[in-house]
Amino acid sequence: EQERVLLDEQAVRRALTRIAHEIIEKNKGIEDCVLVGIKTRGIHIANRIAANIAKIEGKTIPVGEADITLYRDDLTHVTENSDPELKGTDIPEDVFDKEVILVDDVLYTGRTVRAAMDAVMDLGRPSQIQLAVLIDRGHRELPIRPDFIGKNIPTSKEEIVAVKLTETDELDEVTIRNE
Ligand code: 3GP
Ligand code: 5GP
Ligand code: MG
Repeated sequence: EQERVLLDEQAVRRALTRIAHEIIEKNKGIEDCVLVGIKTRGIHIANRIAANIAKIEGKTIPVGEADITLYRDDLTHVTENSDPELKGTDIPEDVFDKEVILVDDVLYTGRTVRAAMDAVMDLGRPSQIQLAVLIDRGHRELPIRPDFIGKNIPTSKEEIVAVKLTETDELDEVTIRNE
């Protein structure tokens, strides 16, 4: 078993700077935009993108949170049949007529994002939902595609992408390993 670095600290920083620029460009500013980070590391990434946007535009973008948890006993067996469940949301903003940008660390089957879209739409009718992810590892099981991507990584289903961020981990780094 060997581990390979996909993104180092600098690459993570550059990817999140680029995504911030792309969000501003696509939405022609950030008026009426809301970021919603998905559970642990998606929330950290959303906060970093918000900080980048503040630096670039001199405006603050609201950041909300969605807690969507997977019930997979063993994370190495990622093909197990259990859908992610919504534990709760904390979105400080009325989503009606807003552009809601979901943010997650890794996009895989798309089932987590689907649950997040349900959660947002339960709160009101956004004008649009967009998706930003640090890593797209493929293997979608639903018709979902990200609007903003840090890096596309073709993976096998047996591989595991580890996202480390200083908010919860010892450093910023993305690695891939085969179990
Ligand atoms: P996160 O909450 O920061 O996103 O799914 C729970 C955690 O386990 C996630 O952290 C995720 O990063 C991590 N994880 C690592 N490998 C996998 C995997 O293959 N599948 C899933 N679902 N999560 C994984
Ligand atoms: P999906 O629902 O798209 O299958 O999986 C997305 C969620 O599961 C993300 O929130 C992500 O944290 C987690 N996930 C899926 N595969 C991986 C992976 O290889 N590495 C990491 N770190 N997280 C993963
Ligand atoms: Mg995640």
